[in-house]
Amino acid sequence: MTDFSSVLSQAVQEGDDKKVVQLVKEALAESLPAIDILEKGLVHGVQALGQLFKDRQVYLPEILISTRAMNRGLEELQPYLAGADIHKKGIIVLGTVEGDLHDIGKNLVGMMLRSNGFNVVDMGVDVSADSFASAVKESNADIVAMSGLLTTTVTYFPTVIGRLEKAGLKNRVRVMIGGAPVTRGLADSIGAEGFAEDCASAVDEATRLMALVEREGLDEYLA
Ligand code: B1M
Repeated sequence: MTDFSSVLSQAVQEGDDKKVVQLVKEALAESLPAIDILEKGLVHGVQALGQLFKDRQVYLPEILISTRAMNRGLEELQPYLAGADIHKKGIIVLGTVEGDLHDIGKNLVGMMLRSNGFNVVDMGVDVSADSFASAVKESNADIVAMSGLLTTTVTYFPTVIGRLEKAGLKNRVRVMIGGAPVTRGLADSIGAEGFAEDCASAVDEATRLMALVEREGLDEYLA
């Protein structure tokens, strides 16, 4: 990594949005490729922070502040990325399930996924099974990611999975769930392939699920 990239990555990790914007502007003025500024600076910073979060060296407020700083940098960079070959890791339909209005955790998960190269279709809160299914169809999603914070609403996860099955979409997507009362055991018991405890591990889990999607696509192709 160049000095410049590491300074930018560090500024993201420190959540210093003014410095991030200034560094992105300087890099653009020096004609550094926008894609390098994105991947080696901004994305590197947020990924490093994700690791620190997993190691319990930083906490949610830092993640929030850093993703905001990264997004400010991204705003500066966006016009220069238009023609660039950004490797999108996969399309994820994300939402908090019907009956549930909690969105702070879901938004953090969305930010981390976006910052790490996923294309996220955020459906908001109180999302019905029909809306999830329509969004999957329209966006040609790879993953459906559902958040639930109430013990009374996590019971809606299987309803969504059932709706995807009924619409013939379940074999095309992988389902991932999360939220304070959610466990891997719940995921296993309802046929959701993915579970993540927090926004940093959500990135790892989505990456793992994408490998499954790609592997199965390959298997189908070879069959
Ligand atoms: Co509510 N609420 N709330 N609430 N609320 C809880 C969840 C509760 C535990 C509080 C309590 O009683 N101690 C309790 C649930 C009890 C239960 O079901 N067992 C509760 C209740 C009862 C309610 C109401 C019913 C209260 C009432 O009206 N009587 C009501 C329900 C409204 C509704 O949804 N229909 C209600 C309302 C609200 C507010 C609107 C006031 C507000 C939400 C504001 C908002 O989100 N915009 C609110 C809040 C803020 C909370 C607490 C205090 C904080 C939740 C939060 O944002 N945490 C919460 C108590 C608590 O957790 N201490 C509580 C921070 C956030 C970053 O964490 O969302 O867990 P979290 O997300 C984490 C992980 O879970 C994970 O990653 C995130 C970041 O690392 N994760 C995923 C989340 N989604 C994921 C998806 C993934 C992967 C990981 O993949 C798809």
